[in-house]
Amino acid sequence: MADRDYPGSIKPGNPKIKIDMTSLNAAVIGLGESGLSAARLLKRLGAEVRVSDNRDSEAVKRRAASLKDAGISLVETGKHTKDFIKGCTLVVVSPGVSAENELLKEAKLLKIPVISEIELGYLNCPAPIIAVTGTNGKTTTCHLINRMLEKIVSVPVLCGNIGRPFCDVVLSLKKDDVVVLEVSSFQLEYIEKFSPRVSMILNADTDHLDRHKNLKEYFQAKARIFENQKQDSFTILRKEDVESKFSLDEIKSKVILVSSKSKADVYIDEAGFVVRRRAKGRERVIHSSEVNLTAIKSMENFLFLTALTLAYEVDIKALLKVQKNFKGLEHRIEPVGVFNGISYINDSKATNVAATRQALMSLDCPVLLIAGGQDKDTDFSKVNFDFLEKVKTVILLGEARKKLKAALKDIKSVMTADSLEEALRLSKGLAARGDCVLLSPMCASFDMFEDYKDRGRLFKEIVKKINS
Ligand code: UMA
Repeated sequence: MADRDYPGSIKPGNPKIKIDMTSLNAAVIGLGESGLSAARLLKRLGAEVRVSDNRDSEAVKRRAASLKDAGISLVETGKHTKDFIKGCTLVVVSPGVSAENELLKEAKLLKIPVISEIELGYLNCPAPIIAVTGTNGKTTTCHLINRMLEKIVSVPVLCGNIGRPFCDVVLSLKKDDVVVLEVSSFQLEYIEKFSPRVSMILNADTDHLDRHKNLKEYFQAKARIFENQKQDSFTILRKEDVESKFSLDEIKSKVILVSSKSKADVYIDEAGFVVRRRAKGRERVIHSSEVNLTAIKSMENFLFLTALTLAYEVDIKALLKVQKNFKGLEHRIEPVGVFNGISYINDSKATNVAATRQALMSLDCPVLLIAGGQDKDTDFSKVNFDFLEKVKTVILLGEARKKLKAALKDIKSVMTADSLEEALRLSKGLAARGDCVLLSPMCASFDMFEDYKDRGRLFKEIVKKINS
């Protein structure tokens, strides 16, 4: 791989896309966080807006009421009626809505264009975007990028799958701002022009097979992050993924490859130093033993951040300072406390096998693992559970517990529980001093909780309650 010359910085602004939103008659499907945000933005841009959500929960009712206050009264809840999108010129779909949804099928039939909430955001975004996707590590990486940019850009804006819809922020952006956008494969399914200035695919592992037909389709959805990028943009990828999952032939932007295993544009050399290749030569950045892995969780995440310093010409000192001071994120291998010599760790954000594998790799004590939740059609029978070596007992919860129990038939001690509290009380009874009780579910949370944050918060509350 030849040393490349990097232009050094990201130009401000985003190519102008002229779409007159005032002439649109738009339907938004799904009234969660992103549906609400998309509907409000469309209304503010002068479009006619209607919204449909097939649930009638308190949250949906609350959002419907707030839309009414914003002047959108055509809101259907508790069902999707086929005729709802009749006469519409655009459909904006929430990420949680699958292609099987009846309104999406109807839109296809009626040839109404369908876009995702991030596409709508993009069409109205004056600032360049750094978009981060991947099966795991997105949120942590986005937070670190944001902190790193805070040192050089006055107000980087952190949004997207991270929990703040992109459409919430676009109208207040200026061309000199930078958007740090966490992007999921769901959000990429319905893009058309979306073209970030820097895209990153941190990793691509098994996840979301309840939605994507197979892994190939899931990787294809992730690959859409770079499909519209041009020569003035950058794509950062794992070298190993380029060989196995993504084709360089499909990428028109400049590519920066990272690897923890072999030489790349950013890699770890024989002496253990993180190295970045620049036009003027190789440069050792930091010794890998000094990377704050307790908070950053994965060396590869750090390599991606180093790669961004090439694309964005960030002073490497900014990255080194930020990584050193980073304390980690809530719900991601988060220490809750040590009670009677037993440590409790909240990893509620681990909603797939790879994330739980990473959590267990980072621990060096016997573990009581609380796992299970809503099944995402993961084929657990094909998973190599060798990473459960240090697990003394697995306690399974939720919808997926039967399926997981069958897949864990070779593990000596597997139990089930009906609630998180029961699982925690069982773990406490079985744990010895020096052990760790880890909540790392490998599954989504929606069968028993509002979301993974709700699950994590409850875990922390119960840990404190049963140990008080
Ligand atoms: N709905 C319908 N019809 C359907 C399916 C759903 O009307 O056929 C309705 C539901 O009743 C519900 C609404 O759609 O009221 C839910 O919408 P949604 O699932 O798209 O969720 P939002 O609240 O809009 O949140 C989404 C992301 N959620 C998902 O992708 C599932 C949030 O990511 C994101 O923070 C938010 O947009 C803002 O961008 C969460 C997530 O779990 C954290 N993401 C997944 C992950 O990280 O693994 C992808």
